[in-house]
Amino acid sequence: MGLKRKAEEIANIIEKQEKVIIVSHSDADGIAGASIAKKALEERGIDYEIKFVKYINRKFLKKYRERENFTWFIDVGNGNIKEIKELQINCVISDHHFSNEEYDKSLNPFFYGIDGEAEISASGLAHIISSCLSTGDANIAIIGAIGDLQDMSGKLIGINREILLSSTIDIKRDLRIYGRDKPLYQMLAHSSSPFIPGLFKRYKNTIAFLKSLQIPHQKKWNELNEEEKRIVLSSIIKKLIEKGFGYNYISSLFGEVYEIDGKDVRDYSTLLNAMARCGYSRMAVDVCIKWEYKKAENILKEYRNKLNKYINFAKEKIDEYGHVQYFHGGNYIADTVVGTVAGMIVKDGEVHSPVIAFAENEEGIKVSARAPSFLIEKGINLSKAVSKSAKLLGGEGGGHRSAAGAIIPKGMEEDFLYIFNEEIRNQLTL
Ligand SMILES: [Mn+2]
Repeated sequence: MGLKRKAEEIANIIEKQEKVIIVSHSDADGIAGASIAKKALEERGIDYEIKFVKYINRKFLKKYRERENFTWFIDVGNGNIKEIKELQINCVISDHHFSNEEYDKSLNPFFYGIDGEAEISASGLAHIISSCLSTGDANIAIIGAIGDLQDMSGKLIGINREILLSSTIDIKRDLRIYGRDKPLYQMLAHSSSPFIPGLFKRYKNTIAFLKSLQIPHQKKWNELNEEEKRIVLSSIIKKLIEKGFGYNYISSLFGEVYEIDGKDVRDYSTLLNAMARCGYSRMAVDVCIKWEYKKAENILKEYRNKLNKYINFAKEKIDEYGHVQYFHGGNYIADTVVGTVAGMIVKDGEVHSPVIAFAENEEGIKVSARAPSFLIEKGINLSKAVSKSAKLLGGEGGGHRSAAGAIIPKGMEEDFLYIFNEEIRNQLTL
């Protein structure tokens, strides 16, 4: 059976429900997916509720089962199939994260030979299911896919491409940096993916850089002629090569870009991600459906201001602990962005050790760890170090080699630093 047949089967299950609880991930992909699902349910006259989560676990599912509602999991669920089966949760799942756990009411792309990391996002899966219920929404699905960085290869491929071609989105070849319609110095200084060494958050440097190229800094990328574009691009590439960035990173600068009404699709998904990080996921659903991105821009502005304040706060507070640098955000830095703040500090390039960031939340202390890429190449694995340290303190943690997080009990920060530092020292000497 193909993916589309499975989608029909799942749509048939949804269609029979009186009420559906949409449980979705609070990021651009999850918001886009929930928006598409909401549209479909509204069109079919099915009652619904939307709940956004950062993740789900056994505790969440247990509490959930008591309500005996039918649930549509979007962008979450694949990591919890064992528990979902065991607790007999009444649900369907459309999640693109890898799982080889079988579940008959799940639209898992990997079971159809489709790579969920590059060929389809959760919003794409929600679109395919919703297309069986009503019309779906290809534009929103692509905003979600771009928000999930599914175009890392330089363009959208696989089912994403099919959805793209069925949307009203324009396809162009251009620089893949956010803000091509903003003054150049802002575009360059704000760019965080890719981040440009020496220019990131350094407006004076960026203006001087453009002056040295004899390009007016107020000019927008979209207003440059081909020669000017070539000059700026080759100078950025030179900077990246000097700092040791690889071919893949550099070639990600240029490629296909997608526009809706002359605006980069990435602008829309960045807005959704920013709203999620500020805790405005529900509002973001309306932004998606009613196309109120102007309103959302103010929220992004608020988010950027907040982030800058947090980064300055963290830079003032940052301290050394053996092989590690750390800062405590207390209850000033929201636990939802403390990881981003730590990441920004690492990306700034002044820090040459792993950064640990603490922030308070309802469950205890949120720990975020980030490390510069040269340390990852040296064999540092933050996921291992963080989860081991957290476990010893009765907490829980995990993540990736270069970015990990945990929750530990309040008051255990120093103990965490001690254990984590030992762990990093071991990793460095192995
Ligand atoms: Mn996703």
